[in-house]
Amino acid sequence: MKPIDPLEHALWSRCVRVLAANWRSGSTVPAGRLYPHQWSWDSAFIAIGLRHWAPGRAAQELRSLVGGQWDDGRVPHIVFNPRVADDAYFPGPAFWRTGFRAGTPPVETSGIVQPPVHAVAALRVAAKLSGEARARFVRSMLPHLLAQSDYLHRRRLDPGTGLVVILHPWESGLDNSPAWDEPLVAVPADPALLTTYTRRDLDHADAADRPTGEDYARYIRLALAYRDHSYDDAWALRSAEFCVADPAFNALWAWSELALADLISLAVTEGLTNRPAESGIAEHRRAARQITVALVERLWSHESGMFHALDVRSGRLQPARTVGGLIPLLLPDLPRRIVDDLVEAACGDAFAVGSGTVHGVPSHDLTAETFTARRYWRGPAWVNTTWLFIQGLRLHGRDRLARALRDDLVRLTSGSGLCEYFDVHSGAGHGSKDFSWTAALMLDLLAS
Ligand code: 2M8
Repeated sequence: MKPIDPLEHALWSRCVRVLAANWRSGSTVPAGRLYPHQWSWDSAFIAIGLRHWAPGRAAQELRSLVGGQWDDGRVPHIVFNPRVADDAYFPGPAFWRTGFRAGTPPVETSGIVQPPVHAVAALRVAAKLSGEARARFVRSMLPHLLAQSDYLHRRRLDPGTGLVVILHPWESGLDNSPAWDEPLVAVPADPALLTTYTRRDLDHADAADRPTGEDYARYIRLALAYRDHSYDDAWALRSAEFCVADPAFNALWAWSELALADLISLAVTEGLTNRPAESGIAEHRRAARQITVALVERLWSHESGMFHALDVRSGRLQPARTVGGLIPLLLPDLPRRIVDDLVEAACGDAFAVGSGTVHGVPSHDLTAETFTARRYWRGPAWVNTTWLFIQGLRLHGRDRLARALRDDLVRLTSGSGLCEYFDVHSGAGHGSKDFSWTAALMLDLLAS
């Protein structure tokens, strides 16, 4: 599986070294100092890469994450490592206080979720395992993935749109994306909150790269409100100040529903489950189709030729063009004209993909006033979202562009290192240096 090309071979070894260094007996931290616990969607991406080098470890990664699943099926966005000091990361366990709530696991976790990429990861990891190891992995993961899907359907679905909502920008994984600017105006930013709590991210990263103090004041307020209502989703769907239907989250949910159908199918074929084959498989495929239809009906914009976030409180489709609006390219049931428009939007002035003038897929519209070259999810290219877009291009037969993006990422990370994110113009790396999902997804691209 290791590449023969010397540049790719060297990059492969570097990726393996980063993943080995970030492994903490049972799971991988996104970055040694900035993120010293286990993160939800990071672990899915990490497992997708790890399976090429250490499939047993990839299986352990996902099993460790679902060890933090709640009785209601939510997979929390952070599973805290008890051996790490509470104040090493903010907000830590003392902030979330999930241990005081019934139905939470013995490990400390956060109370919000992240995009559900886990069924996709599990399906790909299962394909790399064999014999008893594969049987054990599929048997152990399937109930957790079904419960996660059930949680999203039962507790997070907005009946008005047929889409799930996020209740906090952190749930999107694209934390300070301009797509949340308008909904966040309704959330008062109280600077006094930042005197009560201390941000730890600024000990390890440049303040110019990270979300602002005002962003954090809003993040804290939203998390406190959810926590103080015992993480009750019925309350949140009615009353949370931030309630948004995000195209990327929903697309990844639909993608996971398809993977879940395939995983059930695999389990049935190999005699690993007593679940009646047809019901589960058909149900999850149908769910994926329904989500795709809802995405097109509710979040598609003819003007921009891409998907946009919907502020459920105001009913307004958000004007910001962000990478999240390109991620639905992953879905196989998208109408052909939408696939064409999405690729055109990605290759146009706003994202300039394939033009040779930018690296990866910019996280935000290059022509917008709100574009910033360095600040987190407001411009720079990330390997995970670029990788997701590549998966969509491959699915829809746009192999030449997929290949060009892949080769660009190989050159970028070989030159700038396995950083958290990159300036799309200069290619300079920002954030953490040895970032796990960058390493893992580069392994996946090198293997393909
Ligand atoms: C970033 O988010 C965390 C909060 O969850 C943070 O800024 O402290 C995001 O990039 C998110 O997508 C990612 O999962 C997390 C860990 O890598 O860091």
